[in-house]
Amino acid sequence: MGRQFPFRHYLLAVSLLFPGGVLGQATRLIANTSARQTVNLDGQWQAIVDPYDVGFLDYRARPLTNNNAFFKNYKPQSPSELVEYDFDTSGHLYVPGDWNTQRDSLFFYEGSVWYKRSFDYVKSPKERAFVHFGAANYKAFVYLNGEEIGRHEGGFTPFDFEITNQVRAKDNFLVVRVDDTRRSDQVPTVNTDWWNYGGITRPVSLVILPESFIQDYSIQLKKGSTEQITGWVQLNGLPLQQSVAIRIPEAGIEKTFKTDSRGHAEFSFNANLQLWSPESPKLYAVEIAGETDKVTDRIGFRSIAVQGTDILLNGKPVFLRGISLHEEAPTRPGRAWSEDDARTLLGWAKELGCNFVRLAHYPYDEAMLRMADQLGVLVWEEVPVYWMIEWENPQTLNNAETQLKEMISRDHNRASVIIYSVGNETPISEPRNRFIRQLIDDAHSADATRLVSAALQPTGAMQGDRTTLQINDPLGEAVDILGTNEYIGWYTGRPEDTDRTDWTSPFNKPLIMSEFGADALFGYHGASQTRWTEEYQENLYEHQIAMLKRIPFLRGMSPWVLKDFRSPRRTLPRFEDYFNRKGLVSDHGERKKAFLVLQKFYHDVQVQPPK
Ligand code: GCB
Repeated sequence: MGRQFPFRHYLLAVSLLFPGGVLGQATRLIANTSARQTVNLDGQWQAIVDPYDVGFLDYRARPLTNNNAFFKNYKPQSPSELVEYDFDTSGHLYVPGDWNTQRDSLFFYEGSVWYKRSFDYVKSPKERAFVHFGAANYKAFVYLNGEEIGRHEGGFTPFDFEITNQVRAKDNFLVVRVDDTRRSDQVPTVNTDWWNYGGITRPVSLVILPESFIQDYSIQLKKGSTEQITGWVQLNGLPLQQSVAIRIPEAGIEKTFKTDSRGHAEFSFNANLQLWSPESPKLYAVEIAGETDKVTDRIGFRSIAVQGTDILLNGKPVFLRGISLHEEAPTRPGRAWSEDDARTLLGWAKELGCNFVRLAHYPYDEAMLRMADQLGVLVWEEVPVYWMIEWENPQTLNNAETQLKEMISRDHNRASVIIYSVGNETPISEPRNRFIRQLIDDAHSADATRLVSAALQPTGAMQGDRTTLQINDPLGEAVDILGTNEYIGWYTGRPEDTDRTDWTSPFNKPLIMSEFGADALFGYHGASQTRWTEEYQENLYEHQIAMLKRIPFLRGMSPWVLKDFRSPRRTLPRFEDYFNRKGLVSDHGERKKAFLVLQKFYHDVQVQPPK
């Protein structure tokens, strides 16, 4: 087992400030930072690649605190002094960005890289300053002017640290050690089917706020209602007791509430709103104004629920025409993060006829969720509880819970987000059931308005030449929507086997077929029985769709996957070359034949919903 990650300063601080128990009180992040006064810290950062962690530990593996620690950015004071590191001559990496695709020598690199950049900021006396990271994969150790200001674990969620008392007018130096070593006790664990892109993969900024500011808020339709808004506001900093107004000018709404001694207010009021939907993704400008701070968001209002085997969006049954994604850039190698990346990827999904995407297998950049809100695409979000997690390790559970709460904390006002997924293809056992049940409870209590799912696996039984696949995972009891992955015709049997496969479920719940698919190399053609051809993938989609149409409780699907993506597990030369080729679109953006099969099905489904 790897080194333990000792603590997370800011979580500790947050839990002291805000003892738990308040509805929606997940891990407290600063909400909606892009609508705040910020100083952008993106760009070229100096970088030292440190595979042996010599900037962090001495040769007896004790943490360094002297000038040998890279975060000191120490310079020799005389020609005779020995200093064995130098940010100024070690080269640069661009932030945001993974390191793997920026330097050939880092393509397969997993370990530590130290980042450094300088900045000036003249802070006025009544301001507070925070440094905010969209994400860094996997662990981040953050230092300002030679002192540690915080640590974060988890490669896909945001974090922020207050630097009000440390920041100076000139020559601040911010140093971040990012370590993406895979370890068995982490989330995800050592084994995945995606590239372990390391680095500061999302934007970094200074966020400038008043002494007492609006930290977070939830403004959503009440569960089960399309006319009543409920929510809460949380302030941070004195004075905590303030009058707070919620304004939605376009809907003629202005309501005022008082926060309590903990800076918290809960509210509920009626509203006559045009509802958000994929067909009409209406967003309202919503203003939250305290006495010392004001922030504006763009929020859509919609209801989501299940009723028997139906999924109801705004009270009406909906079929989720989806596709699974990985967060890889559409037109260049590496991690996606920008608004343009999001627009292109979701644009391809819409061209396919989708009203739904599964953002597998970890939380994506906030830009993706905001773009989904804008374009009208329903979203399944997921935490990287993938395959073989250490189910019996309480620290691993705590880590998974924190990542889940951070994701919910960031996205709980996004209309597009309808499903939180708490796991993918995890093998059934008592410890695993307990672990995931805990995550399901956490998701429900952090946000009662969304549905919770997980991508499970069916078990099969043969009778004559027919197979019956049953969804009998005990977690089926606990989730709101069943998700199931199956690879009939690729990992098991032939595509034609789907013609003789039936599905049953003991749960009176909707099913999303969260994965199926086949690899195909774009431009490689041949018989439909020949692996890696576009024709094989096309034929598999045709047979799969015919089978899916026969599942009476199917209410959505997200085949695997929109675009070819990098994976170290995929070593076969010519066909894989370290790519998983199950994309309907190649890594260069070319559409494969199966794209058209799914597009046609989604078109037909819109005309005549399956029943
Ligand atoms: C799965 C996993 C997904 C893989 C996919 C595959 O079941 O959920 O992460 O990439 O299969 O291609 O094997």
